[in-house]
Amino acid sequence: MESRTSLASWQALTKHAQEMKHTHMRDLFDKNSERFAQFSIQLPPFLLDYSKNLIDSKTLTLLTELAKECEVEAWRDKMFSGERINSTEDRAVLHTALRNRSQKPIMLDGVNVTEEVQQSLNHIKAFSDKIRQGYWKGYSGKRITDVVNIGVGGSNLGPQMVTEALQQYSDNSINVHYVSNVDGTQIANVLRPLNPEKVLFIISSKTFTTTETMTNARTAMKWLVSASFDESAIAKHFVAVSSNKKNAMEFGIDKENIFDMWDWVGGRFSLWSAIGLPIAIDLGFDNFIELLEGAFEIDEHFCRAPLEQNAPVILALLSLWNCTFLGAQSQAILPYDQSLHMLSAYLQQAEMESNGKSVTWDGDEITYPTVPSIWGELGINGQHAFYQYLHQSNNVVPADFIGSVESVTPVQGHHETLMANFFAQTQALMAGVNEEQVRADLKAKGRTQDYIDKVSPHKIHKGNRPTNTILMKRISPRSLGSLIALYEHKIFVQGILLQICSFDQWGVELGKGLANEIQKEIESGEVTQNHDSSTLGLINYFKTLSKETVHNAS
Ligand code: G6Q
Repeated sequence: MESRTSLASWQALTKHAQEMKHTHMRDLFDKNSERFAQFSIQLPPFLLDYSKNLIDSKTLTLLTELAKECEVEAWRDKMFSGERINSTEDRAVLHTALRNRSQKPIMLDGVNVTEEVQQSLNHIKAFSDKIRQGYWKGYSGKRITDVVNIGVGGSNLGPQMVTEALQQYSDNSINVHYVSNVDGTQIANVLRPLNPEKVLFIISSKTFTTTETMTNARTAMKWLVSASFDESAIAKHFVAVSSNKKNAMEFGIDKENIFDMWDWVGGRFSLWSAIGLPIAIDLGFDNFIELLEGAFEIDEHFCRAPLEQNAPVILALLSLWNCTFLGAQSQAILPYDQSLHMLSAYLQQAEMESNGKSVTWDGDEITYPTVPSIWGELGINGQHAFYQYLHQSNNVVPADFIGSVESVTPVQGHHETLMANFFAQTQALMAGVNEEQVRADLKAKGRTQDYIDKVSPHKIHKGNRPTNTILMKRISPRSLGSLIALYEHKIFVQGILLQICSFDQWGVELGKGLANEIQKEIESGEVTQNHDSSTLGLINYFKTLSKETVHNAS
């Protein structure tokens, strides 16, 4: 397959980037009073302002041309229609079918996926209603008060991020908890205050083989049986979400209590499926549907809007521009909304696991920088921690600022302060402050010439740091669904532009396999593998010290 670097638009962008590197955004704003109108998109759930990027109209034309040359629209249509675009795993990529609110049939291997999804939604509704209304009873006849979701990665981050974000929409009839870490501290802390008679466990694992999840699930099962003295209690306290029904049943879960998952849903794109069961239980089924509706709204936009007005396409093109052409290596996600406190962790997995790769679909080495590392924190907390770096370090970190016009929890005076900071930061990152301004300011404050000469270099902010601003009306199930879908499609387009298979994750397998072997060595006390001297030294140190700890304790 032809390398992206040989495309005419790619070559023109490489040349154009050299010109733009000598341009300052401040001058672009001074020269063009229409910049905001020209480089922003208003959609019902949010406004996307991308004018504070180092772009002009030529950049946008060339980037759009690149999207056309890469056939982004044709690839998008392949994804939505169920073609097997996950080529390394030979799978379709149909998370959009999970929120296909039009009910349009989508055929895959002779099966109408839309119908299967509807059946699964019916199952989720019936079950979540039963739990929430108290009709589902535990082994001693008491209603369920607490749900513990056991899952990791894609089977954890999405539901947890969403339920945290939408707590204001919960009636708190059920407390939902999450266990993802195999570090026993987490499950012990979660279970300690709970009453086994009133707890329901959801074992969320697409494969039902993930060591961490299986270990936590076994611990939960022992905890329940040691309280109930009755193995039949398991059926009343354990349900599973999995595409591996056989393993789930062997584990002891009733067939009726296993929710469907399909191989055409990737873990990190699965919160719209029954993996979202904790969302439906915590917030109610209607709110779960609202989340799907919001995502569907962006699916429609992605499928219909022209490339130059297509929000996910624009975000992907800008990421490519900033990273591949201008050399940025990381990107910050900075929500100015307490509800979104897990968003950067969620997007970190979504983008880095999808596109953090270095070979093309055909297995050829990629010769240009691909996606940045994604990191972030709530904006205000970040301001008092790492924004120094964003403003003045010699690495440029493009950032997405995400805020809301209305707070979900209005407290007098707070939202204005929060949003004043939100607007101030992108202005400061873009415009900066030059030496002349710094000196004039210090002089106006009556500082001595010596002081001005000494301090001025430290107070200069070069600015010219790219940001996108996503201004939501309010965080709601619907608008959150839209926001997540926006990023999902951005990631998809990035993959197409970079010729990366976004839907596999081979990079996590090597470490997993080695861990299984090392666990056997730790448990048997016999080191059988060839390890480098560092790994061998560390394992031996661990074994010696843990033996001593056991010995001392006994
Ligand atoms: C996501 C990844 C990964 C996966 C977890 C859990 O896209 O595939 O994060 O979700 O490893 O896998 P299981 O759901 O199979 O336990």
